[in-house]
Amino acid sequence: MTQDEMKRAAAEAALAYVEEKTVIGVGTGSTANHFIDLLAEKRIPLEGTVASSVATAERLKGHGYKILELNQTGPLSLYVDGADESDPRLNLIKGGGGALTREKIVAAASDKFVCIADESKLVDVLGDFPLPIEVIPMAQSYVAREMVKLGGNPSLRLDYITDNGNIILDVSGLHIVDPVTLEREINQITGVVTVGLFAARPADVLILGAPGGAQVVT
Ligand code: ABF
Repeated sequence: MTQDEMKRAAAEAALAYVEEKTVIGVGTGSTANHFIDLLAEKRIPLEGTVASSVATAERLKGHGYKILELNQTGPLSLYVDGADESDPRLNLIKGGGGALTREKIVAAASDKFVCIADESKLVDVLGDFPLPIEVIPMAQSYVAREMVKLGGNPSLRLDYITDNGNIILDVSGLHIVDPVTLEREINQITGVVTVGLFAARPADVLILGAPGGAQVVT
């Protein structure tokens, strides 16, 4: 089974959490794309969707799904999205695709967050994947210096501007044994819009695509 087939297996297993004719949140990335395509292939009727990125909105629209603004919908019952890393407690690193701020907003507004990934994303301790941080452009150097103080090695994501008009620092060298505390500390740095650490609001369910099929971790 290829990595892409494992992603698709995880995405397919997430369909079991979708209730027809509801509004759901939909994330970004190649695994989320499988989920979107499978919703359409299985002809699952939805009242609407809230997209975590422009790219996801375009893909959903291409399949005929209605895009709603989160401000119109109220709380969502379900959000399905991928991740770059998960630890066994379902704390996540997200934002490799750059959509972390909207992803975090949709996750916060959702009752259930189902994370879908191939098995390579499960790690003992977060941090091998560089931690993305969305930053107001004028705060780039300041935030970078603060991240060095926290033990990280920040680098500017080149030729990239987020959907919100900001830059991203990718911070390597972190060994994140206490993700809740680190998320709080980074959130307090002036100029940080969002850190791609999802620990205060982790996933509720992790579905890992593996050669033997999809495995559910709760
Ligand atoms: C989004 O897409 C992210 O938060 C994460 O960065 C990425 C995962 O990508 P993929 O599903 O392509 O591995 O969910």
